[in-house]
Amino acid sequence: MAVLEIRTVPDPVLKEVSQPVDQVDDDLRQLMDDMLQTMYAADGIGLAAIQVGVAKRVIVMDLAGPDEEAQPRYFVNPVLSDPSDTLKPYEEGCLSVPTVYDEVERPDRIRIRYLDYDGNPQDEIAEGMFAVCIQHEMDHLEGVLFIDYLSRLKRQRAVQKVKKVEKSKGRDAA
Ligand code: K1U
Ligand code: ZN
Repeated sequence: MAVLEIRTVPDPVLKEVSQPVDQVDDDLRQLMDDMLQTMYAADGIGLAAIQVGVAKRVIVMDLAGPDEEAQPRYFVNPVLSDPSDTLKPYEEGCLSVPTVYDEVERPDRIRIRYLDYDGNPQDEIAEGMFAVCIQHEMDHLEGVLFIDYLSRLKRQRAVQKVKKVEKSKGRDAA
């Protein structure tokens, strides 16, 4: 398994629309394993393939708490439907926009259909943190970031902040 590089704003790859997966095979499972390792290494709770530069409709997630056993989850070709009318605000973060957090309102309940790690179809209702995270990750598959819901000023400030953080990381590594 490998820890991959997470792309950060303003990397144009993050604006790409991801393409459906034809087949859940060993190569795809290798990608999902690597994505999960990458997500754990970055202390994230979700990751879309485009964040590691792969434009496939694949998401990994683990919503287990720090004292709980790992609960890795894999979503291939996910489709969301039947959003609740009730919206709920949540202060979101993103591994592609490190150090920036802001409130986004999303439906608090949504249906998700997808293929799992073995390629079996699944159909679930997502609520709470699962609903927040799956909608955030689905946006990545469409080239949308949570900062796209903020004002232009906030978005520009966020990108500048990330550029500064990434530049200082580069200096530290030198
Ligand atoms: O898509 C990503 O970059 C992953 C993102 C998922 C997410 C977090 C919070 C709200 C919506 C979506 C992250 O994991 S960012 C890291 C983070 O904010 C976090 C980490 C551990 C627990 C809670 C939040
Ligand atoms: Zn994100």
